[in-house]
Amino acid sequence: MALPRDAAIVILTGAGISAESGLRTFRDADGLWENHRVEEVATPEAFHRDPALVHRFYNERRQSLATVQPNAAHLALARLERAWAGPFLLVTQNVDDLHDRAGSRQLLHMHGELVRGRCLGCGAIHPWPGDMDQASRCPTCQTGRMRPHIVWFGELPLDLDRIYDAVERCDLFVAIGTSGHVYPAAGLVQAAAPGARTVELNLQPSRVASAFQEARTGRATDLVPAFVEELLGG
Ligand code: BV8
Repeated sequence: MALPRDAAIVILTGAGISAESGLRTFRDADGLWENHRVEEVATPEAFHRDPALVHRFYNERRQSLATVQPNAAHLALARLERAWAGPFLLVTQNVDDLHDRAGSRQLLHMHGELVRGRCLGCGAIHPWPGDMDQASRCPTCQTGRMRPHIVWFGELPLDLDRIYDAVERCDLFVAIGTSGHVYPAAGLVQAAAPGARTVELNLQPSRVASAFQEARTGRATDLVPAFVEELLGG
């Protein structure tokens, strides 16, 4: 059934949409980095205990951004946003900048962004394309130490009010390349209105696949462009 062109669309993406660009997912190598569990490094406690280790974790991932490009799935979502007449919101759990570089604009990074830093003193948020360490200082207040502008485990995701408002109103909710492990992101599909169409696009069924009306299995660079073509009546 074709979606009316003024329908409201919300898309949620996870690490799987960036996998074919060459960025590792969290569940690759069962979520380990330098033999640390990611859930143990991506926490305020880890940053307090060993800031150098956590800075190294994010510096490595920030550096890898220079080596990868948006893929056909990222580009298809940017095309859909430009062509769609109705309300459109892309919510990503990814902290990479591939959706931004693909041209997505109605975009919320609910778990923060690798390419931004936040001052522990004044809270200012700044673009931070390069390495960060304990000597890094806030460009605004000049004295505050910096932390990655990343939502760690145990911290409140960003823009949740705006996200829930859009999900509750949407006519189509699509989750792409997310395993459904992490909440509240994995629970967003439950907030969709009863009449909304819900679709999961994934290499394999997620933990919350049963919450979706429809599931398509395959690689994002195959599934997403085809899905966008369908929506645009191509
Ligand atoms: C919160 C930034 C409460 C970091 C991330 C104990 C203490 C505190 C909290 C909790 C706790 N126990 C549970 C919780 C809740 C916790 C949680 O859910 N934990 C899990 C592990 C059980 N959640 C939180 O802590 C959240 N905050 O609850 O706050 C609160 C309330 C009030 C006030 C204050 C606080 C915050 C969670 C955010 C954590 N930060 N990211 C960083 O990046 O370093 S989460 C991080 O992991 C990602 O952002 C993402 O969300 C998640 C990884 O999931 P995916 O993106 O899905 O990736 P994954 O590898 O898992 O899966 C890849 C998928 O892609 C697979 O399905 C695969 O099939 C598919 N795929 C692979 N290749 C392809 C593909 N698909 C298509 N094509 C392909 N080619």
